[in-house]
Amino acid sequence: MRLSRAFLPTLKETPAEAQVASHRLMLRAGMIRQTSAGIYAWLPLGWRALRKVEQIVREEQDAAGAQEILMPTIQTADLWRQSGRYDAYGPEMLRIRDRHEREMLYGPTNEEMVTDIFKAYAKSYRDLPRNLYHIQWKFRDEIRPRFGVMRGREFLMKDAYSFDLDHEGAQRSYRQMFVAYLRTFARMGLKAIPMQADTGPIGGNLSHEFIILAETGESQVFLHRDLLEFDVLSRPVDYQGDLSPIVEFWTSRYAATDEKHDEAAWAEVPEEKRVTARGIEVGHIFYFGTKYSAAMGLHVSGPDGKPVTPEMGSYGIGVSRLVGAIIEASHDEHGIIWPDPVAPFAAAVLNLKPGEAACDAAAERIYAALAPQAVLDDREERAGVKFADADLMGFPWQVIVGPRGAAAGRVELKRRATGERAEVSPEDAVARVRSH
Ligand code: P5A
Repeated sequence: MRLSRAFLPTLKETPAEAQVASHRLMLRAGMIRQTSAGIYAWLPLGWRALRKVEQIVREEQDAAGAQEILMPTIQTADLWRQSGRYDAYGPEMLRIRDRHEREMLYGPTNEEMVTDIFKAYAKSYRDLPRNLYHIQWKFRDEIRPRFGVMRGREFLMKDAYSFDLDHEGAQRSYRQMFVAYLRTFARMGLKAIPMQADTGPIGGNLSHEFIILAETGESQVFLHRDLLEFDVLSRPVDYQGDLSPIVEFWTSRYAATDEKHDEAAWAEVPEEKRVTARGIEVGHIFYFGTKYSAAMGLHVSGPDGKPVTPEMGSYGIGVSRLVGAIIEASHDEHGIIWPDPVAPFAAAVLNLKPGEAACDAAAERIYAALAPQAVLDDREERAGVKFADADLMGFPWQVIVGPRGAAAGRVELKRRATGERAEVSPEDAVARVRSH
């Protein structure tokens, strides 16, 4: 992407309506545009970041054995009457009528719909276990949408739904998602801590929220320091094997949001191991047994021929919220600092003197070698503007091409996260960016 032609409306001033860093930076870096309260258009840079996040979520769901589908955003009220949630869900649900006066809604979640779809095909125990997920827009008419995409009304969620023959199978499915979530967030450079949680309108009696620590988080959290030090990615996971030791490690050490905080249990955590912080919920998993399958008449024939009602769970990740949460966890006073795996581009190539032959030649060559993972700042702007915008947009590397260096076959390579700079040849710059 050439910045001279890009649709990248960066802002110099801090937008007054934005209360938290990620919202300010997403607006200033031209990633999103609010179209109405809690509803955002994703502009090229934001859209690329969103897709990076989405792809990591997808890869880890697939690795854990879940299968991707795509369900509609619009659902019928009838479906929700079967589970009893149509009236219970309240004003957060956006209710719509079609031209035939049929009651419809914009889905806030898909337990009913997926159960109905699965019911049409699942006949016997051999059709279990299954885990189906999709990555689809949701609508919740939040009373107070705020913090940009972190609490929107329209937002992108990954939601998975597991169907199992019995309680033991359902616990296995729950553990598979538990571990997949640990990996998913770790791959994005985040430390997400599973914490016991309330189940709210989804229901059930077992649930964990995955919370990342950030000063502007909406909930107060309390946790054992060991949980911050565990390296989730150091070992590959065998999803068919026994995952209980991993889950056991995480659930045997204290971690709770203020809703579930227990002073007595907290007092038993050694003082030097106690961490209190603010947190952002990026994922939430639920086990709710036969709540939806029973209500919606999903039954299969068991190994002995008798009917069985499958046990279910559902597993959500706030994909659009994650873009904000990652920025909340990784920025400085100059702008965003993208972790490599989710950076919309790996590098910005800054041509400090467009029109100057040596600069143009070097910058174009580096850009061509790194495309499509780089942007080229070929705008007729002062160097200071280019430096500031590159820091603001936060790509992991900056390759700075100035007239003096270009004449001598040298460029400057800057690492955004550390500020480290090195003078290198254009080839070395390309090689170092690529090796990340
Ligand atoms: C689990 C999957 C569910 O809806 N049903 C299907 C279950 N869970 S949840 O906790 O209500 O939502 C899952 C995740 O979605 C994100 N999220 C939001 N993101 C942005 N704006 C919102 N208004 C919003 N509401 C929920 C959160 O990350 C949450 O963990």
